[in-house]
Amino acid sequence: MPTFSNPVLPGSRPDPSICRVGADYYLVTSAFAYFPGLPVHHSRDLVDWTPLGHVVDRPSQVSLTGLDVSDGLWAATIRHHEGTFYVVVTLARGRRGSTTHLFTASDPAGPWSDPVALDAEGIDPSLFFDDDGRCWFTACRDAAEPEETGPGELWMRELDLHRQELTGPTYALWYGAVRGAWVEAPHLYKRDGVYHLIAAEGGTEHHHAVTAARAESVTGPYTTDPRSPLLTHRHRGAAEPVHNVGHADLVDTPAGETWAVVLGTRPTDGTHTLGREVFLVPVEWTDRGPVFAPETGRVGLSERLPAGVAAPPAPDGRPVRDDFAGPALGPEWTGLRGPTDHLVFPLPGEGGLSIRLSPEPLSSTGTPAFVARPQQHLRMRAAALVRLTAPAPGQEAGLVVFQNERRHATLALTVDGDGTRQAVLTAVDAGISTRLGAVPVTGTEVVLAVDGDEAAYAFHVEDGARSTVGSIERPFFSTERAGGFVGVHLGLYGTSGTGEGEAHVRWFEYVPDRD
Ligand code: 6LW
Repeated sequence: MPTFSNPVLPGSRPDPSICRVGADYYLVTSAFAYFPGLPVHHSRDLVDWTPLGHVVDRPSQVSLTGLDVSDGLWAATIRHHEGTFYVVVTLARGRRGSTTHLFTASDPAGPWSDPVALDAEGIDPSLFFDDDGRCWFTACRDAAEPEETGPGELWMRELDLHRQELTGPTYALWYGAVRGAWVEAPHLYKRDGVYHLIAAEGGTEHHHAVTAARAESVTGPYTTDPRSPLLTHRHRGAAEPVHNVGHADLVDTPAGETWAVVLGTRPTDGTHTLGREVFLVPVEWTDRGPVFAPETGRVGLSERLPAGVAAPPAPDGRPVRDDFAGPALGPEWTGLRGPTDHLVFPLPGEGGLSIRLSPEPLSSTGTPAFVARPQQHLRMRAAALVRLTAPAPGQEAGLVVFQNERRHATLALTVDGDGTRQAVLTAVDAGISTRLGAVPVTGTEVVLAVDGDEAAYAFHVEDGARSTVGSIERPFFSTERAGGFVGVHLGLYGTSGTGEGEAHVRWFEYVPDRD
């Protein structure tokens, strides 16, 4: 039986939401405080996804400055109705609360509109268009009477599409299959006259699950689907390759099948570093409701192909080298909290990438001179050929393994007052920097490299010969240790106390599935 490999979108791309228009599927995932925000991917077969653009690509749309990397844009839903694409999303601001925003576009590649703030409490907003064209907004908020209902409440109001505001009464829909189990991520679907409310329960980690309720009328009353959870890996042992599955969104294919995108993780010895990734699972509708993974009951690393989809070519595992030849960075690169194209940009003519050294450290909640891409394979190598253009004390530039602003590691070129040049490995933990090693460098242009695997990230310098600078155990970068919602990003950065100086990166290479 022809199969495809899961995850279909590897690396930190959580909270997937999907819609189809004709032969085209569009997927949106959370990017938190990374900018541009809310990446949109496109596919024709559900298996092979390419970046299409971002919902948030202008700082005037959303301000992410001051936010931790795991705050920002959370758990969007994408829908299409009568020629317009809609995205609703939470802007989470730590303890300062969250707000809900609606974006629209006629082309999902963009441009997307400025956001419209919706008067909606809570997180994980979603939209459902009923047969009569009415649009129903759902989300998850703290329940008014948690001692009776459990803490989480899924609620609904009508969205007036013309005025772009919520209208009419608020309906409390459901408190989850198990009260107190943090019901969230609601999405509504209608099948054979019945409304199915699909939700997540158990939190986004080990106990994560897909649960469901159903109703005869869109506003309820909803009754728990007694088969809940419909999908979970919470009962599976440590040997299970995929964990934490949940946060499902469903889509029908032109061939008449239904598939779900869910988030899941691939842990090693109980911790994961690649973040929450997008997995694709078949769904079968029965008169009892949707059955997830009907043949296997689980989300596998390999699944049967959707009907009518040709077998995708096997991943070639070849290194991807970016020479930064285009006028702008490719869509896989991202910065933090705002545009970085004035700080990190390809050099036309000369080639390579210029990094304008910035006083903003990686540990700040601003926009450092930093660009990165999600780490997508546990065993991988990232390397870059880097030079400080006019080295001076206080300057540093190089590679970064970034989990969050309080936890990351850098392998940087530096220069001392006496002109001694070194490559220095530094780990930042809870905001405290520790120098883990240094090797002298003689060449002006040096390869800085990191090899990651199950056990560690090992940092090397190639300066004529290859020398090892040091290594950091992999779980240091895991979400379990770091907290928050993101996986590791691999990137390039440059800082200097004065904000003066420049680094040049001739190329950046990512080698997947290194032996
Ligand atoms: C998101 C919630 C969740 O809002 O994690 O896995 C939160 N589920 O639905 C942040 O991604």
